[in-house]
Amino acid sequence: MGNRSTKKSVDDEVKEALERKDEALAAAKIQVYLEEEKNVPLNIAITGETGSGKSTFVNAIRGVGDDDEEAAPTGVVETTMEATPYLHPNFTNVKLWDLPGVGTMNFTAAKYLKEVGLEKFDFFIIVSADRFRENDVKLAKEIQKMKKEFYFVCSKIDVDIENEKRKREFNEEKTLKQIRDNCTQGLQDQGFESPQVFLVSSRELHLYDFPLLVETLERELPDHKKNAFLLAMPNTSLEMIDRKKKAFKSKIKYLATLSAAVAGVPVPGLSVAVDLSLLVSVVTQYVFGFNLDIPSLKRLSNYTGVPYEELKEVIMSPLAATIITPDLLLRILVQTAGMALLMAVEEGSRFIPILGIPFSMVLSFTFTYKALNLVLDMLAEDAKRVLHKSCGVNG
Ligand SMILES: Nc1nc2c(ncn2[C@@H]2O[C@H](COP(=O)(O)OP(=O)(O)O)[C@@H](O)[C@H]2O)c(=O)[nH]1
Ligand SMILES: [Mg+2]
Repeated sequence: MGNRSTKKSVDDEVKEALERKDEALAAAKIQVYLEEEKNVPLNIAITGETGSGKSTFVNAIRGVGDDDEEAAPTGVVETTMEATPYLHPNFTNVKLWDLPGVGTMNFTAAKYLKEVGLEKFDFFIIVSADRFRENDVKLAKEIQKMKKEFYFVCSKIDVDIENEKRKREFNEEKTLKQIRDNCTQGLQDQGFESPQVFLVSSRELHLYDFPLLVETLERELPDHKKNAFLLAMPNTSLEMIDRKKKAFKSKIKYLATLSAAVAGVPVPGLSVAVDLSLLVSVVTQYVFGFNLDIPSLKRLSNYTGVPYEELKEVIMSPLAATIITPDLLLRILVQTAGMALLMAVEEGSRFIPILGIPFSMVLSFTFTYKALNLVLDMLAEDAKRVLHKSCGVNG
């Protein structure tokens, strides 16, 4: 990945190509950039003792039910030292690796990391159900030595909360603080001064610290990995949906420029066809990222127990919970963005003398720009309604 184009150089390259009236080159540059962005590999390692809840966490993040065919088996004794990769259902560039517990292997932490192939992982999540132990700490220190990042997750918080609720003086905040202190203690005993631990329930990812974990990882990942990571995470807060929307939005100018460049290539009929298949794949990515495709919604229904039909009921966009074909997309775009198209014509005609590029290009740019923004807004709103319906998260 050494020669990966940086964002800045893409902008410059495209601008240069357009100034030289080489629309085909501009289009090619943008296509390469968008392809690269779509295929950024992300490898997340989930490790911790047997029974700590690793496999369940892997499944929850992928939105896969524990008894789904493609699920990581849970509640089983670990017998191999294989790290097993589980692909994200909608973004197969993102892999979650279910690692065996270091304790089961009778290895040193260093040997363990060598065995599972430390190098390929972008970061490690070390899971514990109560208190981190010597093995977890040894592992963390070894990971640190190898200049990789790790995060501590205290799992099964719902179990602790349920148990505490039976007591007369239940106070959730106090209970969470106790769990946090207890979880942290083992790490402090082993010399981690102020470790950050995230309290998570794989049964209800939207509660406790999971949204904060996502936000933290997103912040700490290298720039070119941030979006790949974010889009593959399940929607667990309204802010997260807004951040996904922002991530998609940042690409729209490239897509609009691409459609303009294609429109500038004087092959009659080509522009519409290229545009449309491009738009179908882009909008499909939006639907995947917001978990609004039929399989994702079914998985969500399975995970939350809210019937699929009820989730579908709150969806307003005709592009969600369906299969997006070029015909459908064209129909919806004309319907929803028809007004935008008229505006595009009008605004476009104002730009022509300034830019000195063909009208067809301006029109294409403006239309794609507006249409994608409209569709994105609609889908983000649907995602928020589905989040509210499925787990009561409100604005
Ligand atoms: N209630 C609850 N149970 C969990 C949670 N995470 C895991 N479990 C249960 O804990 C047991 C061990 O989980 P598993 O994922 O197989 O642990 P692993 O050995 O680390 O992969 C299983 O019976 C899970 O159903 C959680 O967040 N909440
Ligand atoms: Mg397991």
